[in-house]
Amino acid sequence: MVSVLWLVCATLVVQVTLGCPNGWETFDGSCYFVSDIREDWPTASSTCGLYHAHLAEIESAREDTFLKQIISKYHDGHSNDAEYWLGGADIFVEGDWRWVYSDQLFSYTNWYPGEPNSYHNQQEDCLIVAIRQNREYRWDDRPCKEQNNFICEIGDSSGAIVIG
Ligand SMILES: [Ca+2]
Ligand SMILES: [Ca+2]
Repeated sequence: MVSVLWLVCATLVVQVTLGCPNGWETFDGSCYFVSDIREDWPTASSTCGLYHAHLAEIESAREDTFLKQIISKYHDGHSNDAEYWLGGADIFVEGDWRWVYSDQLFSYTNWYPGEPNSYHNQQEDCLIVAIRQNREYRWDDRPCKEQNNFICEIGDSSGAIVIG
């Protein structure tokens, strides 16, 4: 039994040492997964949780630029807008935008002009990043029940990758 436990621990250490799981992108101590399925925000959040991840949280302009690059890569060749849920929301207090997993108020932001607008009072309480037809990349608030692609992240701004 002891040797089995040792093997499990050793396997986890190897995974952390080697970096991100297969199919995930690596940047600055975090791992990112770009989904090709569409779910509402709460479901997308749960799906990330199944992989011991959370919806991606952007703490810096560098991380924002990296996400723009991977979205561009995955969306290359599609003519429609690219829109992906991130882990930000103002569900409980209107205008109080937070990264839900780390429970931090937004410090860095990159909203489209006029956003967040809670358009026509439709309770746009969840955050997407979008690349629109004009190739511009920015953030927008959208109704949480909308079905969108999403990005999961393992790790946090401390740069540590936590497994389990
Ligand atoms: Ca992050
Ligand atoms: Ca909006």
